[in-house]
Amino acid sequence: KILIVATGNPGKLKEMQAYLEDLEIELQIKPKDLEIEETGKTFVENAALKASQVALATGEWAIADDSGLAVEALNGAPGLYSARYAPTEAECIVRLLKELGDHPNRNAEFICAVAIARPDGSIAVEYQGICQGTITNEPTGIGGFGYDPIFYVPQVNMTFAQMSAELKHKISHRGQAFQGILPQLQTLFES
Ligand code: ITT
Repeated sequence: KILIVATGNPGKLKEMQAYLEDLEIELQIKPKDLEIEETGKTFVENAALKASQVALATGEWAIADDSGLAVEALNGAPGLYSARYAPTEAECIVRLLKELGDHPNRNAEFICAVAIARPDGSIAVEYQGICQGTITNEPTGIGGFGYDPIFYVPQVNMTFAQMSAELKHKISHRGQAFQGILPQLQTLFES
């Protein structure tokens, strides 16, 4: 069986491939011109939408990730709109730091929903992972992608961008979500 990784985000793609690499599944990347409009009201809805549409369009199994950063003092923004908060990843960080200013409440959480769709577009597995942290005053660290340089995890005293890929994989929102779906994925693809 083939599994299409339904993302156009290179940072995400790299992480998704790392979680899936030990499985005996042939991974393929979503065709670039296949764009799916994210009209859902939740991360799970959007992940399911992307997985379903890509599965239907390709006639293969598909896996999608919908994720974002919710900042408490900004009433959950940028949330579902994390990718569209500004034109580039660097500008997204600048905007978020500006909106938050010197607000004392810097609590935030990263959320990741993962969905796997069958070739007929029906959803076989859905899972959501969350990682709690705080927003730093300035970008710190050079690893990862997106908002990683400003997302600090107190338990390990590092931003996502300061962590090794292995550590981020263990504790991140995406890590949690993939730890949830991997056993089910194994069962699905071995039967
Ligand atoms: P696809 O829909 O093609 O997968 P996208 O970037 O549009 O790509 P989303 O709509 O799920 O995906 O947006 C998620 C955004 O949240 C992403 O662009 C990043 O800015 C941010 N994000 C998600 N996970 C992240 C992580 O682990 N580290 C840093 N930023 C992350």
